[in-house]
Amino acid sequence: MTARPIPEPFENLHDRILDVVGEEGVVAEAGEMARYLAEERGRFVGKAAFVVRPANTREVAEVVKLCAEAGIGIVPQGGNTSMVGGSIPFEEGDEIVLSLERLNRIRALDADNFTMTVEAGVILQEVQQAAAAADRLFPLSLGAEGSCRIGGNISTNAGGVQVLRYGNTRELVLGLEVVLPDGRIWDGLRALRKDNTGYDLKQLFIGAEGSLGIVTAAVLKLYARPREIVTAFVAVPDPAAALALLSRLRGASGESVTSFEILPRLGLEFTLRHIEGCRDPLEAAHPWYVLVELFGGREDGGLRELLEEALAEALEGSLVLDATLAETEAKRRELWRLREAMSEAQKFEGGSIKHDVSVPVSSVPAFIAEAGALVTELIPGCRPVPFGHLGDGNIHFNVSQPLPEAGGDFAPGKAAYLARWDEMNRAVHDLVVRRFHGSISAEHGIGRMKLAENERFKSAVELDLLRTVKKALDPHGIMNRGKVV
Ligand code: FAD
Ligand code: 2HG
Ligand code: ZN
Repeated sequence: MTARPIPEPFENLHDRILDVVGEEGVVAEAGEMARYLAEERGRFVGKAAFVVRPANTREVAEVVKLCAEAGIGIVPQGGNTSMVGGSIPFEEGDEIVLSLERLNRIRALDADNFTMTVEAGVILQEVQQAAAAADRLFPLSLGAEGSCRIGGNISTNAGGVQVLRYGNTRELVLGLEVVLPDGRIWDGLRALRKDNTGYDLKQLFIGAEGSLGIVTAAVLKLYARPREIVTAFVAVPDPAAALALLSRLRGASGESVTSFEILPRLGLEFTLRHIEGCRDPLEAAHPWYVLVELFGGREDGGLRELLEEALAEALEGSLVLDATLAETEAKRRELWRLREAMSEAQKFEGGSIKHDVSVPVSSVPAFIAEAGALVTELIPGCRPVPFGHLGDGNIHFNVSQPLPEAGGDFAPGKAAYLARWDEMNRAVHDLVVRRFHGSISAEHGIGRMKLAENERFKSAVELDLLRTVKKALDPHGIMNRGKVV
């Protein structure tokens, strides 16, 4: 039932869509729509004429065709965990949200081909579990894996904590099924490792953030399940020591390092202070930490000894200050919780201005030092919390607001601090691009949040190419308007 009156210009479209998807496929009541219209941090809250939840590819195609005929904008949505407002409609209310949550079937798993064919709405964790049940690994892994959906991961080319070993989502996709902006279906669901029959069209849609079409299904690449997993939480004096340790371990282990994540003491303190059940795994406090994990192909294949030896040697050379290895799966989870809670914990410390940036891996220590000095000069007392995927050169250079003068209430200063978001972003991005030749969006995408910043740095030639592609595929501009390009 639709309790709220549908805005007049959309009435006809609403009724025609209802004929395609049925009652279960349309949400138009304000209360029920709310979860599709706001992102987790509440930074972006939008409006939509209504939300459509098709149940299969044919329904998606028919809905898109109707929207194309009516010239109505579509915002595709997966798990709505985007960090750049990509899945949220604008405030005008003249778009519809198209949620993929009901396209949630695993269509096939071919263990000998090491592939799985899934629909866009399958939750990432369910993809991982299905692979594990067949004694395979789907290596994409990120903090939001319990709620993000594979179509969203593909559309953002998500990174996460195992990119160092297995690559970004782009490297994990063999084929795609896409509904184009005019409602046609492109069946590119090939399960091939080799296919040089022209442009690799699927790559256009991977990382397109819903601006070129709607991903409805994908063939994913699987890997052998690791038989040996070794995890350590390591204290280091500074990011330069972390980097040196990474190089040593990669060399010594034959590229078995799967994750190499850096955390500053302040970030760990936030987690210990605010996230239930977390405790410091080391006795003393140290300035920096890395969470390192190695995957091996054989049980007791010697990776544990290798890591222990490497850490002992590094301890002697003062590259490492202390370390603990996970003895059990429960301990391993505890250590990962400290890393995964990093994003959540910052919410309790007032405003946090985010930068998801990448620089060459070897430049990370210099970047952290220079960016820290830059933001402190801009807003004295602000608290940088640079953390994340050191192994990929991808640092989440988040900056928490200064401590309040008295008491623990951040509210009064929060709005004033966040009002300086764009100014701080511009300063940090200038440093990233002009000095370190890095990227202003390493893994979260452009969405609506980074549109202006992206245009500031892309060359006229590159912008022209991007717009040419957008126009060719979506000439009437109905797919995720005002995002990406
Ligand atoms: P949504 O947020 O719903 O959508 C993201 C974008 O894709 C939007 O532009 C949307 O329009 C589009 N889209 C969604 N589905 C489709 C589709 N089927 N077809 C076409 N377009 C579509 N990201 C990382 O890369 N690495 C991390 O380590 C990481 N950690 C995170 C940790 C936390 C706690 C949180 C909250 C987020 C994190 N993210 C991370 C960001 C986010 O989880 C990823 O971007 C994720 O891939 C988004 O998936 P989703 O299903 O939630 O997509
Ligand atoms: C992570 O790596 C995510 O934890 C979130 O990409 C980063 O909170 C952030 O800025
Ligand atoms: Zn990340």
